[in-house]
Amino acid sequence: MFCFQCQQTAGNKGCVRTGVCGKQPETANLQDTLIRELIGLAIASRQAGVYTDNAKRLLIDGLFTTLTNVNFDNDAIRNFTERVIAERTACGGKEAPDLELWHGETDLVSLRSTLLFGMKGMAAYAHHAFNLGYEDPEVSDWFVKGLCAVAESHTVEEWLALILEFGKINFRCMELLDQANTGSFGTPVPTRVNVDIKAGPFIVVSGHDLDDLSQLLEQTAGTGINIYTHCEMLPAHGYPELKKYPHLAGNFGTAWQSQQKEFADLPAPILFTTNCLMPPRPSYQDRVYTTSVVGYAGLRHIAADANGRKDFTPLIEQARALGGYAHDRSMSGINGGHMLTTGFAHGTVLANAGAILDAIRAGKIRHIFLVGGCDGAHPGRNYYTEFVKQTPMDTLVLTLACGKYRFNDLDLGEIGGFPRIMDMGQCNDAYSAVKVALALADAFGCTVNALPLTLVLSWYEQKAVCILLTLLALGVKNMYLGPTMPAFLSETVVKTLVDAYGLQPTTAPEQDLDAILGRK
Ligand code: SF4
Ligand code: SF3
Repeated sequence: MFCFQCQQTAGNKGCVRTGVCGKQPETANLQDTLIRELIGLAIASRQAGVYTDNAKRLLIDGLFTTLTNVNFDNDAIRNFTERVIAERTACGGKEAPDLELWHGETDLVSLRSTLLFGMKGMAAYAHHAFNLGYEDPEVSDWFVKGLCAVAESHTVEEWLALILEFGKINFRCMELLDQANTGSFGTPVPTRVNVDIKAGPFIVVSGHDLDDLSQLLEQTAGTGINIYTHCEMLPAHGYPELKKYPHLAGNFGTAWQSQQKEFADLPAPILFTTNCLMPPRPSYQDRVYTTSVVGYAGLRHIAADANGRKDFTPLIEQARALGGYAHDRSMSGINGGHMLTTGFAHGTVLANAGAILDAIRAGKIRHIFLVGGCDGAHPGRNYYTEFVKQTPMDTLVLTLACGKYRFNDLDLGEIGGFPRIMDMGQCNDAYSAVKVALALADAFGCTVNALPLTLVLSWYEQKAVCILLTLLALGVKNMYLGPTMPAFLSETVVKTLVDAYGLQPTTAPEQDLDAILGRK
């Protein structure tokens, strides 16, 4: 096997024996085969001039299947690959190219991998939008273009141009997902979220898919079963059409990398709608369910019917049988027991843009930081906690994605009537941050780069890759990226990004804050 797609890759070079994420060599090889077959289907669709709805879903869901911490189930990956081959054959395609995905000249492998990993991230966003009935042909068509490009030879300049073109398409895809989420569930509003567990049966929902959560809330309404979000599902509490359910009772636990510890004694079933699933421990594996593209051999899987409806009866019955806690249970041992706040997506922030602009003009808000991205187990990730703790009182911190669990229980007070930390949502909501930045730039009549705004990003999986590529494509400069540079970026590619965009690896919180705020 060879895999270097995520931040925790072995030795920051590549996983070759077994994945640090728990992915076994056979699974990694099956995923590579699936990628080759997806490329084969893309080529066949282009040659035939026919791109069926089935082919679209296969390209999108197939790429998402290979994203980090999504699917470890060899049989599921094999079955999916068979469906891809059948579709390719049906549209008259010949065999998939026998492509050496991870071999070749270092810089070219790096650029090809960057595009492929970015497309995996965009596939996740397109998948969620599709589930809610939203599609943009420009986005769907780009999966064909991009996958065909992965199999072709390009110069370094051509690869860079393709990657930036991809970044712009991914921006459209993120906008589409924003339309899908807000169109289906309303504009998020600031919401305080309970982190303790009430007595009685409950179900925990992880991952990013709001449609799955919505279906589960519908099916559990009036049953006496409470629903708790986990990890990236926390921002669901801000959406009016989800928060209207009184049994959406709170949030359990912290970010994904703590699940093996936090799930051990939980008297409730857990549903994984997307990443990040870790190999389950025997202590709780009979309580974990997967759905959609997520899979793990031995875990129960809830499949959708032809209309995308899912029957969550097995979880509901198990929740009843387990019964939950006998008494209300404080979770202060896990996250300090503080209420969490979410729901500061672009709708809310921009509704208050006037007040924010006034505060910036009056010098009450000196600087805005966007500290966001993925969390993970890497020790260097304390950087983000320390960074936020050290931000001066006259600065705002916008955040998104699961990296916020490093600091979202800190009480940093208020500034100009706003909480100093504002949670804009999931990694899927990076669009919100861009929209706010563009609106501020517009109001000040300057570029995003001239704003008193700095992006301090943490990355782990491939959605962070597509977000980074979008930010670069939009010309955003001087971003900080950590806790390490991606192993798949060659020295030359890193140098190009540093020279052209001022992309900086994170160093130490104080040092970076000094540089950003022009101190010393
Ligand atoms: Fe290694 Fe990450 Fe690939 Fe898992 S996804 S095998 S940890 S590089
Ligand atoms: Fe997190 Fe897996 Fe990326 Fe959605 S849940 S941000 S890592």
